[in-house]
Amino acid sequence: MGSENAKQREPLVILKEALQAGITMFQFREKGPNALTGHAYEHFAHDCLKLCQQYHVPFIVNDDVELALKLKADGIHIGQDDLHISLVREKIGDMLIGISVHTDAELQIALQYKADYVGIGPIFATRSKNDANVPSGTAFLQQVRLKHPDLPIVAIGGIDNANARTVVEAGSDGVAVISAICESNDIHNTVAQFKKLTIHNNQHI
Ligand code: 3NM
Repeated sequence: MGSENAKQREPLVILKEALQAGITMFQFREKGPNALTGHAYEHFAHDCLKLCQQYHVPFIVNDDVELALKLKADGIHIGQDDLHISLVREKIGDMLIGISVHTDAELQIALQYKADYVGIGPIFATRSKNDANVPSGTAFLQQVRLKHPDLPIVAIGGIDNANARTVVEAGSDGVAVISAICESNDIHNTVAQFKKLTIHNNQHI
């Protein structure tokens, strides 16, 4: 999540409520036409990191390896268009790496460089990522789970309380969401419902 996702409320207030509600990981993803830059970007990231630390929740940076190193983040998440995972692994040592995968070939590279988790999506249509791929449904997720019973998998894209059961039943350990939490009128309840579904699956994350 980033400042652009918080449309009506302060992003740090949303993050704090989500942490209090029991989210188990946070990804800092400052994207979009009005995304913060420069000092404001770093300052906001640092504030998010401090909040996550208060709740002992891992803070993951999307894409920006330099920021992850500077802030001593817990991990970095990369997509297929970002720096190659082999180079990211070299730069960040044993920090967590998550990588988005959409095909078996991408998955094999993720495994080769010991990604700590893979992100699979968009499962459903999303309004939160302008350049998102066509929604994939759960077929690829199911395939990956069958072949790799112990690989931590996080599903993303259009997931809400109503459809999360489908992705958990397809084998996802966790769900990554933006709008379901940022646009919720009751973050505690939204997070509680996600946790009820994922609690048995997410032994790895
Ligand atoms: N990555 P929402 S979908 C950031 O498919 C992101 O890789 C995706 O937001 C991917 O929960 C997505 O509002 C947006 O749909 C997720």
